[in-house]
Amino acid sequence: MPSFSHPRLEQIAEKLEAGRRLGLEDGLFLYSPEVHLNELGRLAHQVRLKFNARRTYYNINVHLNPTNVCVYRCSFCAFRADLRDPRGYVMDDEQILARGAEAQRIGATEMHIVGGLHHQRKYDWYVHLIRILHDAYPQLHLKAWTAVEIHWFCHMTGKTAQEVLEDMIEAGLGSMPGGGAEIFHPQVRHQICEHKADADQWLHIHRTAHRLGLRTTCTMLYGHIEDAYHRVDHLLRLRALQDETGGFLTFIPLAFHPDNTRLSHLKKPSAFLDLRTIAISRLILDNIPHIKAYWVMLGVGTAQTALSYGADDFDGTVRHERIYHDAGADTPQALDVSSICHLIREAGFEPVERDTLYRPVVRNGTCWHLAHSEPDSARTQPLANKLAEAEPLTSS
Ligand code: V47
Repeated sequence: MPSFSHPRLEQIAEKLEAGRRLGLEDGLFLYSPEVHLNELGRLAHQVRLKFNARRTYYNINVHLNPTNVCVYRCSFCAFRADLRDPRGYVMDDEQILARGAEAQRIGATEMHIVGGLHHQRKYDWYVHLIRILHDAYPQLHLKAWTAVEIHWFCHMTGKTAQEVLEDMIEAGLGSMPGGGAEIFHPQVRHQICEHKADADQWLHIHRTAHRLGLRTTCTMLYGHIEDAYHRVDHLLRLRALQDETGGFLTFIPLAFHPDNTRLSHLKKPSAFLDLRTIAISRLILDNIPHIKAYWVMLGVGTAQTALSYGADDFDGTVRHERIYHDAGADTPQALDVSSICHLIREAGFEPVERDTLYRPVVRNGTCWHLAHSEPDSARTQPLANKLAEAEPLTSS
């Protein structure tokens, strides 16, 4: 007896069972209303169990957005400010180091740093702030600068992506976040963020980062003017780069929040589209180990449900997040560890605290260490060596 109500879904299930990859047409079909969400979720859940069993990862992290002043005017962004806008701010060294001190006080393992591309701030300022944080708080992993920021630094200095990334690594950069990917397809990208790094430039910078031994994450901003074709095309481009480098740790689908943006006439995506996108990502991205249900933008209820639709990562405690809260996210400013663990257990999964590179963390209050210690040199080891040590893509 077939396990799925639609013969085409049955074929896709057989394809996955046989270890064959899904293509554009499969992805488009999975986005069609013909496919029942729960059946799609069931398929994605099987893949999730193969990759990560019932483990659901979280970390203790803080955010730092050193400035919101930005030369770009992406139509989906509520965070940015013009140079002379009264909302605009730039943090000084004291404020930046205070955030580091707070991170240390609460026992955070990671600081996620992204911000605007300030018209007047020089490249040295961006390198300097990584350096002062790393020098003062060497245990704190600095996950910083999207590919769009790295591209801007190249533009400012005339340096190559490799040279910029080498400067940042020398200053203390630990990894790169996946923001700025938005939707790669030029039909959409030209309308929502026409001037910033394009798809090839974004992918080139991640490729370069991976070659230098940095692990990165990747994202997709959905639920605005794009359609299913653009989303599946985006996923396939990420999968192709991952085939080349193996450097992406996690994919994070980012649900668009319209408030206070130039796209405020749009509705925010439904939980239905959120779960469908999580599930399809899990099925298409067969080479990326983790899919994140970012509770800040999904809301805790949908994020919890997403754990049964392919997601295995809940993000973290997230203090000082501004990008989504400026765009109307009504989720809390932060969640404490016991709430995160409760939400994960309530959904039927096992919470695992991880560091940025998905190594299990052993914690006693705010003091922590890695379950399996790694030499300091690991941060900048070539990826090929590191990949051999990283957790396997599939787990029994
Ligand atoms: O690139 C901006 C998105 C991204 C809005 O790497 C918006 O682990 C929704 O990339 N509504 C930055 N989204 C944040 C980001 C991220 C977040 C969490 C974890 C990780 C990770 C990365 O936020 C931007 C853009 O795609 N964004 N404005 C908005 N109104």
